[in-house]
Amino acid sequence: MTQGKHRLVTIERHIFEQQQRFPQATGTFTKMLQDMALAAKIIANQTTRAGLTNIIGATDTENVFGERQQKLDLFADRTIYEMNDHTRRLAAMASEEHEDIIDIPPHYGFGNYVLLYDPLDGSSNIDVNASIGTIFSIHRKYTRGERGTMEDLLQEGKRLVAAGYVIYGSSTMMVYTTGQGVHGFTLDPGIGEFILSHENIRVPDQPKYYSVNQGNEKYWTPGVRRYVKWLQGIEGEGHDPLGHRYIGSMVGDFHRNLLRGGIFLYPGDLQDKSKPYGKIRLMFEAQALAFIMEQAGGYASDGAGDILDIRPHSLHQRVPLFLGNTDLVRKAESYIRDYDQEWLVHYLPYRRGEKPEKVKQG
Ligand code: FDP
Repeated sequence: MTQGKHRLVTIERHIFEQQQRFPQATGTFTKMLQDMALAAKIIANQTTRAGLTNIIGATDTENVFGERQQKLDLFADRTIYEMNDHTRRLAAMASEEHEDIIDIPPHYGFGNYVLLYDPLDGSSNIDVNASIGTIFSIHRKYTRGERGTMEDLLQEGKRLVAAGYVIYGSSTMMVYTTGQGVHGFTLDPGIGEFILSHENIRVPDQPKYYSVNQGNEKYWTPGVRRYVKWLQGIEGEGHDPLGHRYIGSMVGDFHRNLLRGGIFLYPGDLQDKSKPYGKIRLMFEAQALAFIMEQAGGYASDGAGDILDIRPHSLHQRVPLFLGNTDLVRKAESYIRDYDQEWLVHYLPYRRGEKPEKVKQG
């Protein structure tokens, strides 16, 4: 990782220079990531003013899972949509806040990509001024016809062409990959530009932290419980305990662990045997962060295998998630293989799409 370069590289310039390596590139892709950077600046601007402008607080509406939506969620959702609906670069979109595919208005015309996004992840942190984030990913449209379809959205993670996140923290950063390493940019609020600050991020070999909601321990499966004891240096031998850090805002937890080394986990459990899959959304959170982590030299698993290999069956599909240094994630898989056969019996049919989740209507 190179920090503090003398050359001032804006995100636009960086994306443009990366695309120059592909003689066949049309520039569409460059512009699409620029659209996301602009949306990020607008959301960052509102996020930092949230306490002042009375924009915080819950609205009366609920999202598709019956969760009350925060106003800033709606603002972020709308902003990303409006930055992308008219550009002729996209054929469809999907947002964590919408149950269904979001169509592009036909009069604007269609493009060759589809965009999936979680406009404001970790939204329970808005009112307490902790880090929140935006997550996005881009697939190439592959079906016939102009309009994007659900099939275009529900592609495996290994077919992603780009993914990124924005963290609204002590500073705003945008981190992205197009499959050529992971690059981070810090927003200079004085000039309104994202400036290259973290080039070619690699997850450090020596992990420092594990991040999990420890309050859920009573629901964990035996394998997960033993694994966390292993992370704490209690189970197994020959390694120091990792520190525990958990914001409860996945972008924040992910970002810290990417830069410092470690693992984020949100496991599945058998509290309700018909829902063995945990909380994290495959299409709006896990795929994008798995792609970024793997590009940074780490690995992402649902405990049974690579997140990027999962064939999605529904837009709001949930997935257990173990995300971080490769050896830590592999260790989690081995604990689950050894101690969580009962959980696997319930989870694997869901992973294969044999028991699709019934989405609760808002
Ligand atoms: P949130 O519900 O606040 O949007 O998946 C969403 C998420 O946050 C993640 O960002 C976060 O890591 C996790 O849920 C926190 O869940 P718990 O409160 O159950 O720990």
